[in-house]
This record gives sequence, structure tokens and C-alpha cells, in this order.
Amino acid sequence: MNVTKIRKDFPVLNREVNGRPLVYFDNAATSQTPTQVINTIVDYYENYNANIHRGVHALSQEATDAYEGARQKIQKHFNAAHPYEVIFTSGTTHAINIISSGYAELLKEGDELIVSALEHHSNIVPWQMLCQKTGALLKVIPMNEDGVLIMDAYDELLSDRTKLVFVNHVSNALGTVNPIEEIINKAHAVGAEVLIDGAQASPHIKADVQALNVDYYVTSAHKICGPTGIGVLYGKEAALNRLPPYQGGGEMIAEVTFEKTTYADLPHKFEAGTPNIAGGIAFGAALDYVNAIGMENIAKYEAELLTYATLALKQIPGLKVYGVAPEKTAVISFNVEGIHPYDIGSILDKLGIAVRTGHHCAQPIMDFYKIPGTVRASFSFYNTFQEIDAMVDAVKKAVQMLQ
Ligand code: 7TS
Repeated sequence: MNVTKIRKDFPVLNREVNGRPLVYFDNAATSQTPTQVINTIVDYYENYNANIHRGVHALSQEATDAYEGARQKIQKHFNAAHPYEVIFTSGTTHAINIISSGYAELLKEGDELIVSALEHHSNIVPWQMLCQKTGALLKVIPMNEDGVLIMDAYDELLSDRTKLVFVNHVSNALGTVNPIEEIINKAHAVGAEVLIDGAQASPHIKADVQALNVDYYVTSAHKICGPTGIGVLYGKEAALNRLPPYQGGGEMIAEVTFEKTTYADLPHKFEAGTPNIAGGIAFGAALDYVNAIGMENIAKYEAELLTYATLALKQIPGLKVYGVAPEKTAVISFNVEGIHPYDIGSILDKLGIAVRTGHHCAQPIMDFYKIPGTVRASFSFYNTFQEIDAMVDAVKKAVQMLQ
């Protein structure tokens, strides 16, 4: 992988912050956008901005073709069986809410849902709202000190009362890669469906939804070099057909009278209103971009960055890394004894280094470790070993100033 060449595709990486070259280590929150993807958005608005599916005119047809072309790129990337199993959403959160709200019609009191201890709030809160509405019960697969799910406990939670299991593929706060194949197979053995939140996995791992035999897989484009405000809900055809629409409106109908409305087929049933057309097209371009580099090459290089950074940070006295699962993506969550994570983050920012501090929308994980939050450095394929050196030096400086 030619990282020097790749970095030229990301204009933002040239800028300075507080008089220093930007070191962007907040990739788990959102990734940066390459020129190739930015140009796709500009091209759409400059040359063929039109609403899709609606016009006989040329611009509308071009926009429709580009948008549907992007759907096919997403289908191919995740190996979905059909393009209509790919539903465009505004992101992971929206995708999860489509399923959680639809499930209200499928559940009865006493049914059980299983979540994991390692989730982002967007894979917790919608389900709690669903439980309040239906009387279903939410059970939690616990984690251990390493940030790994305790699978024996999962076995015990599963029963014929279990209707749906929802777990992230990769934890945003710790980087743990969860054993989703085992989770899916065991859930299916008791007749439950499975939703996998792939928001943190997608930048590093190409999921094959048919090989996984997963019922729903969701992610956001902005984690994979795409724009914000666009994401995807993959669902098996039969699973999606079982669910009611999420929103009513234009584009999602077959026929409307004041007496009765019938709904459109997949994917339109779940795509009411004018979508984020430019965003969808750019999502396709982002997948083209990462696939041209190669997801395996990306994963291999990021693993090297992770090992290098972990070893260097651990030399700092009093520094503790949270989440030491044997299989991890390039995320390091850490604290230094006696120092609040926000203070380290602020000093790093003064030195041009962007990390996230806080609970990372995963408060139950912070509660487990009895900490207010962590400093989280998350790496991408356009980061370098020199940038890691700069961060390690900056953390040392921060510790000197704060201790
Ligand atoms: N699920 C996981 C595992 C996530 O990491 C995130 C966002 C979401 C869901 C929500 O995605 P959205 O695109 O709908 O907002 N995670 C983070 C993060 O770690 N820092 O900022 C956002």
C-alpha cells in the first residue's frame, strides 16, 4: 500500500490545526473523504441534479441510474442476493430504528430480545423503546475485563422466547471484533433473527451477508470514506417483507386512495420521500475507492498501526488500555492514572491531534470499567507511523503537564 500516494487523495490531511499538521485519529467517529468521492457529489449537483424515479426527462433518468447503480455496488460489496434487499437509510441509527419500530408488530409481552454489553447507544435505546411499547424483555450478553463477550452466558440467555438478537460486529469504544458467526448460528438454532450493527466493522472488514446468513446488517457510509447522512439497511427479502413500512409518504406506495393504500415492493417500501441522492451515489463511489485499495490490504496495514501504537503507548507509566481482545480493529481506548481523559484530549488538540474523549456513546462499557470515559485514538489506512509517534510524544507531554 502506497500511503504517501493515498494521502494525496484526502485534501483535509494537508491542513494545520493550531499551527501544527493535522493528525486525524478520530476515524471511528467519522472517516475523511477522498477527492474521488467529493467529486462525485460535485458532479451530481453540477450536471444532473434531479429527483429520481419521477421524471421522464433526461436528468431524472441519469440521477435514477446513478442512484440505482450505487445500490448495486453496495449489493455487490456486501454480497447481498438482490439489489432490492439493500435499503438506503440516513445511517446506522435510522436503519436500526426501521427494524425496531417494525418489530413492534411482531412481538408480544414476554418475548425476549438479546443485546450485548458492548453496544453503541444507537443499538440499545431503540430496543428499550420497543420493549416499553410491547412488554418484551431485553437481556444482555455480558463482557469480561478484556472487553470480550462471555459466550457461555449467551448460550444461557437463548431460548424459544428469544425473537431477535442485535450485536455490533465491532465495538466502537474498544475495537473488539465479536464472534458474529457463532452469535448468528446460535440465534437461528432457537428460531430468532439477528441484526448486526456493522458501523465500525465496515471500514476494516468486508462482511458477506449471505455467507454470514445474517438477517439484517446495517452501516453508515461516513465510516467508510463516504458522506454523512447516508447508510444502508441490508435485510433478507423474507425478513424485510415481514415488516411494516417505517414512514408513510411518496415513493413507498403502490396505490393510494382515501379508503386504502397499498405499499410498494422492496426496496421502495422503506424509502419514503426524496432520499439523499448525491449521498447514495457518493456511497457507491466510496466503496469503489476502498475496494480499489483492497479491504485486505487496508486491514493488514491498520493492524500494523494498531500493534505499533499499542506497544508505544504502553511504555507510558500509568497508562491503561481498555479492550485487549485477541481480535481487534485499529482502535485504542486508554486512560492515564489520575488524569481525566478530556484533559489529555484537549492538550492533544492544541498539538493538532484529533482524538475522541468521553463515553463514546457506550456508557454501559464505561460503567463496567467504573470510569467516566476514555481517550480513543482510532486509525485509518491513510494514517502513518510518524503520526503515531507524534501522538505518543503528545500524550507524554500531556502527562508531564497534568500530573
Ligand atoms: N453503531 C456503532 C457501532 C457506531 O460506532 C456508531 C457511531 C453508530 C452505531 C451510529 O452511527 P450513525 O452513523 O447512525 O451515527 N459511532 C460513533 C463513534 O464511535 N463516535 O462517533 C460516532
